[in-house]
Amino acid sequence: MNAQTHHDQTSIYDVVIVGAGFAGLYLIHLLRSRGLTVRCFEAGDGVGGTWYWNRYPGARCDVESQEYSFSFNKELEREWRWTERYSDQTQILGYLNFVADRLELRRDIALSARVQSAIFDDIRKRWTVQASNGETAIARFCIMATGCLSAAQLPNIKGRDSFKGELYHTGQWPHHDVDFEGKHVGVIGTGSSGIQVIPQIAQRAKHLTVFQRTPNFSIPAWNKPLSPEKIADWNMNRDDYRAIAKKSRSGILYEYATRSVFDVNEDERLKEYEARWLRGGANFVHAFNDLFLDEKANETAAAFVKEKIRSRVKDPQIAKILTPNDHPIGTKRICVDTDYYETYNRKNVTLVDLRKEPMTGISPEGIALGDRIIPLDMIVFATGFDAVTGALLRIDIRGQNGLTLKETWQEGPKSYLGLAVAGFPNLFIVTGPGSPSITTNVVMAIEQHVEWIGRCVTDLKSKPDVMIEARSDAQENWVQHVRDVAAGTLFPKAKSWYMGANIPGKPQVFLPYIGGLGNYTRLCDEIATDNYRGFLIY
Ligand code: NA7
Repeated sequence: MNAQTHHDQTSIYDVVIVGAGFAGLYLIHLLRSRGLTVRCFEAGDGVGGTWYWNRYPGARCDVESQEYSFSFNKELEREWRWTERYSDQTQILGYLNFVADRLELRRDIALSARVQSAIFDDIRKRWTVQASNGETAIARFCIMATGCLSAAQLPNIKGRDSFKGELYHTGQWPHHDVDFEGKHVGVIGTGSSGIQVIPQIAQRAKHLTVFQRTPNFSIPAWNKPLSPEKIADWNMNRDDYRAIAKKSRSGILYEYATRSVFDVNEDERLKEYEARWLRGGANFVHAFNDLFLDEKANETAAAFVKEKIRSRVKDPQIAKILTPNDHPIGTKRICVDTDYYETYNRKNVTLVDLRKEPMTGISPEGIALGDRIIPLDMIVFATGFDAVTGALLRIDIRGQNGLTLKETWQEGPKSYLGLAVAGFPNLFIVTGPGSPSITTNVVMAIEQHVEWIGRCVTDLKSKPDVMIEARSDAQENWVQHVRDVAAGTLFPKAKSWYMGANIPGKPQVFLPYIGGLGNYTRLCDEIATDNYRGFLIY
């Protein structure tokens, strides 16, 4: 199968890939190695996806660096050297550029090419994909590698555009240096991005005002350089570690407890929490096996962290405002910080509790809280993303009979395995809604999806006019299963982006699949082996 040029701007490929982050890069490599022609469109002017856009000061991964990397190529693993326990954005972006160069991926990527539409032609059985660079690609398969946390959410606060100072969103951070020196800066939002950027801005700005609506739980990262011993251990045992991670619930080498909170007495419980606190990171929420299942159990972990907040923040009133009170710990993605709470001990930092003093608007001078205006030179929105579905729904995607994805997902996203949608033949989504995606080490989730899609597309390669599509009954069953699994946990108790709760008007359904990456992988493999059970091949 070869790419042929139609006219200046239209070309024909076997596969169009949307996005050149972790998912898009691996797709190009894998599909090319199977003899398929590919075209990848990327909105940014560089590769890297989420790690291209989120370049705010302090941006750092909350999964340990050695684990948060591709496992499919031994040479890449040997050649790249991570230097810190948790990598910062610049190193991860450097890694993805290294991968793009090393595997010679760039020749198949169009940069600064935002995909505007992907439309299925029922008669020709082909997708037509149009991008903002003027290119149109016609392809048998269309794969959305658009990312779960890539559609930045900039709230439409009254008067926002009248602001005279600088205005940034953490998820769309500019490429030029942002100078905080001598400035009065406001940060809106205290999720993972806010918790990372706030300590950094506080060190440089004249004054920082943090506008908090809902406090979150955060565990220290205790980030540090990787020791020669840790590097040697990883190099020696990498294959075993990867195999364990891929079979695990989260694709991460957490120490999953096998005992319940109530199997131990209070002393032992506190000892366990303290030990995990001192090791740092999200491993904390796996201290007991019922923390996500039982509210009483969860409260013991939450109480421990609340006590830590009180001990880290000098002013008890500020500590109180920073203490989460509306969700079980871990049911919103746990934050991992460096000096977050300590930042509020600085003289140049003020915390505004928007629950007590709601934001009434933005004026040319600053942020209005009723009659009070906080004058600002710069506002940083750390207000998150239209997660999981946002990047997909911002593209005009039309399947059979002109059916739009937007209409199809009006009441919430439906998919089979988070990979395919009934009515959209030969369309695949990497880490789509209903797959483990962002509740896991997303690089492992991406590899699993890319390899599954690669297998499927290869299986169909010799039958050029055959299509594959999710069956609606299989899709309904899967959607129900995803909901049932979530309903058996405490996750739906939080108003989180996992639930779509952060976007006004977004249907409130639990978006990812939390049945575990290992189980999910086994099921997907079984389905493929069983002649793609639940799919129509016609
Ligand atoms: P998050 O976790 O969605 O956090 C967004 C924050 O912004 C959160 O504190 C929100 O408060 C706040 N927010 C959003 N809109 C507003 C308005 N209109 N006014 C005031 N405050 C607002 O996004 P992040 O970027 O921090 O992290 C997303 C994921 O990326 C993270 O979980 C990691 O996996 C990486 P709210 O809670 O809605 O009251």
